Amino acid sequence: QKIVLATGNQGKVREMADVLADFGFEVVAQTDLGIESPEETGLTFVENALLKARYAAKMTGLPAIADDSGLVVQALGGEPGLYSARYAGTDGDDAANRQKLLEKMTNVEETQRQAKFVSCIVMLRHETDPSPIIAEGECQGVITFAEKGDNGFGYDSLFFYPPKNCTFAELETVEKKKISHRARALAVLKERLK
Ligand code: ITT
Repeated sequence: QKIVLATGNQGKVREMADVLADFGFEVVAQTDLGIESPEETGLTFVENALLKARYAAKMTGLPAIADDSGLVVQALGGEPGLYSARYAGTDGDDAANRQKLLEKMTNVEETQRQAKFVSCIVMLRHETDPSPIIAEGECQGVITFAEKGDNGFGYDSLFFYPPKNCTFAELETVEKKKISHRARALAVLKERLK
């Protein structure tokens, strides 16, 4: 069964494509089909994931799967949250977003730096599928005072994960793929697909 992976983020493609292939899907990345991402106007992760999956399904006529995710920082009242990808503005990139987060957290002490990553994955069988599959996963960690590690993407180098005693960016992709918020959401999706 062919399915479009509705993301423009190569980090997500790395972390999702072969897992979905293991589920038995023939995965085609949206970017390889020249499809752009729609504007993310939703007010929740679920809504934005739905928007992305629906747009890709509409453009291809294929089933589609999307991930909307973000970093929720307690001390910042849940920021950057839904706006994780554009925290430093619409022309900001991952590096600018990380810089902004570090600046906002400058005066937050060690014990107050808890955060979680959230991943919401939505799968649609077709554009107007009235009952999408929705799967969510979370991962708890702590925001560091400086970047550490070169792997991963986004906020990984600022996200210390106590069970592994290192940041997500210090984990090899294969390791991150076993334990991350996205891994957990994919595991839930797998259950729902049964
Ligand atoms: P698509 O919408 O095209 O999938 P995106 O990067 O815009 O790509 P989101 O709208 O879901 O994705 O934004 C999520 C942001 O949250 C992403 O840009 C990262 O900065 C951050 N993020 C999500 N998952 C992450 C992870 O596993 N590690 C590090 N940062 C992550």
